[in-house]
Amino acid sequence: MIRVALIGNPNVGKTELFNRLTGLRQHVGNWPGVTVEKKTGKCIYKGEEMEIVDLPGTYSLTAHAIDELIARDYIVEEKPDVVVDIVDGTNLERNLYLTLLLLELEANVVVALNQWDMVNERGIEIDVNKLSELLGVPVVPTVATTGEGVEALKEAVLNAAEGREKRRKVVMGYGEDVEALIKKVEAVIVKDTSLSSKYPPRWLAIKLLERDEEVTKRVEDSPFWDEMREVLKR
Ligand SMILES: Nc1nc2c(ncn2[C@@H]2O[C@H](COP(=O)(O)OP(=O)(O)OP(=O)(O)O)[C@@H](O)[C@H]2O)c(=O)[nH]1
Ligand SMILES: [Mg+2]
Repeated sequence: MIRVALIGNPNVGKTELFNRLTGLRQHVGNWPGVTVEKKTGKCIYKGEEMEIVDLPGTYSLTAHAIDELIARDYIVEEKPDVVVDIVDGTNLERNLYLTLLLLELEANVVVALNQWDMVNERGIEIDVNKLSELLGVPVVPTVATTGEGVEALKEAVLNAAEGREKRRKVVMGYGEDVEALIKKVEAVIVKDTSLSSKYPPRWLAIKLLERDEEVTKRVEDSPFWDEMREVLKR
């Protein structure tokens, strides 16, 4: 079974797309310990069963908001095979911030460029191939309300799950000084193989430098924590 997570900013068309993908095969519950709704569903494509989880709508992936934390934890801990990032094509710039954060998390991202009808209606020009090239991930235009592009999206998800398409690793840079610090922290993190096999080292280094409490809690037991702290102090 292929495990797929849907993520995106609020109001981009996640629910519409989730319904398109899953039809009536849906289950609604709560995320453990909180009253945030968790929707899961199934989709069968080319004989492959996909389990689809609808993550809470979010602009970012910090530890400050419960919705963001749920989304982030799910991706980090459950490691879905594919993360479908639903982007509002009429609001590309704002939406791509989350996309970059997902790439930083080294998620297996497929972008659904939704509201494609509105993009065309408003005469907004988006070079889909160029966007895909810049992000290093597949980009599929969709209209969740009519179902246009949804089959192509399923195909892209299946390909991504099977690791069939080539991916270019795109890294969001933070400037020379911060990059030097990231490298130093990362160098300590990779010494702890149990940690670095669980979390992307670069992402972990960035979160530690951001003083992310949730992430810090998870590395405090590392035999290399003192060494990390020394580097983080500077
Ligand atoms: N024109 C157009 N409208 C769309 C498209 N996708 C979704 N919508 C509309 O956009 C609005 C928001 O869609 P939802 O599916 O509820 O969005 P959401 O991301 O689940 O929103 P939240 O759960 O509130 O974050 C609804 O009115 C949809 O009918 C699309 O591709 N084209
Ligand atoms: Mg919704």
